[in-house]
Amino acid sequence: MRTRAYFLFLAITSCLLIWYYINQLVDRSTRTQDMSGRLILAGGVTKFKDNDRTEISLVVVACNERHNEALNMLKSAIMFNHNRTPLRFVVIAEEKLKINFMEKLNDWQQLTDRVFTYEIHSLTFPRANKNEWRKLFKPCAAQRLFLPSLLSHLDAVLYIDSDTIFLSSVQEIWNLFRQFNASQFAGMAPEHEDKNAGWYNRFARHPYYGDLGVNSGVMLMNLTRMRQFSWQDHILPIYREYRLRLVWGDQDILNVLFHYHPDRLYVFPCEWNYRADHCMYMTVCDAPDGVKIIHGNRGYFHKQAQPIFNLIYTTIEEYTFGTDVYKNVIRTIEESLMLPSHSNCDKLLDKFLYDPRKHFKKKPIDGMT
Ligand SMILES: *[C@@H]1O[C@H](CO)[C@@H](O)[C@H](O)[C@H]1NC(C)=O
Ligand SMILES: *[C@@H]1O[C@H](CO)[C@@H](O)[C@H](O)[C@H]1NC(C)=O
Ligand SMILES: [Mn+2]
Repeated sequence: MRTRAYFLFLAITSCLLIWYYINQLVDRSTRTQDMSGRLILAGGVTKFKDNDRTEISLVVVACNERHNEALNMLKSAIMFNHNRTPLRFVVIAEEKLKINFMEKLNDWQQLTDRVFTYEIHSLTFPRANKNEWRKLFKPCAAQRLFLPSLLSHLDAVLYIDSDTIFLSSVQEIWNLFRQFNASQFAGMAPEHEDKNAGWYNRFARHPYYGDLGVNSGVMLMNLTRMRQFSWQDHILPIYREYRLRLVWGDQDILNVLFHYHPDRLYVFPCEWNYRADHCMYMTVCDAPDGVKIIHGNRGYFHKQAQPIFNLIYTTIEEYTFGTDVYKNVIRTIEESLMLPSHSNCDKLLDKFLYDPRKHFKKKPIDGMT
């Protein structure tokens, strides 16, 4: 009788232990699964615990040959993060590109004393209406429309196109969230500054935001508020109604949405999304404190039409972490630009280097005081 009670006790404790252990495992794996149930790859543990240094999340979607651009953008975010704000990179990528991102980002974590963490997600559509979404959009183009549900663990993100480069600290644009009033949940820059050159006011066959529309390449998103607004429930009807008239894909959908909900959008000035359109004919973007984020849309980083776009891109690409930014970036750009140039954008060299020059100075030569 005694031994039977003893075995019963043993059996129950083992069961409890096993149950506890399994729970722990399940708990841990659900935390690293994305919406589609596939495992996401997460790297690094953030080193920063003090509360005044909130982590900043940067989201980029990368398909096809876009992954080099995306990596270069993330590299610039690290380089100009002069106050070492903790960063979280959220990369949403095709399966075949994931390993490239992982290798590069792991490397950079070592070289930058883990100033950033990262997570890599699969391209994912929401469970509800999954098949309908899949049929309606090319996978990469519309991914950002689903960020509020895909990134349910995040309060807010900066969504940024892969064809962009930071020339200022991410903290600076993130601070614009503080300017949002109670109803605003997104921030974007105007598509154009000038009615004569505007695309939406001349060609669009659907409603758009304001006088000239907005450009979606750089977008602050308060995901919490977007979820409260039931964001996705607004997207599908817009798509159904306007899909045959959309030219610029998800950017047009955003323009339609904010046409009907202008109180939800905070419009920030053009220096946060600076494109060749702003300088190629004449300067239409003041950028009084310099260009903060440069957007090489329509391939300007990869052609010589406005050489400074390509020069900035390749100089960042060739930079090695840990080396002198003043010498290897600022001086290199100054010395490589052939002036006088026939390109109007090249003439604005001082606008492009305004912020980097402020934070990275020439190092005093040894032996001199
Ligand atoms: C986003 O909105 C929520 C709800 O209003 C707010 O608590 C949160 O601080 C906002 N996030 C940012 C980064 O502004
Ligand atoms: C926030 O600002 C927008 C644009 O100025 C405005 O339309 C909206 O009414 C404001 N919302 C609140 C709650 O003040
Ligand atoms: Mn772009």
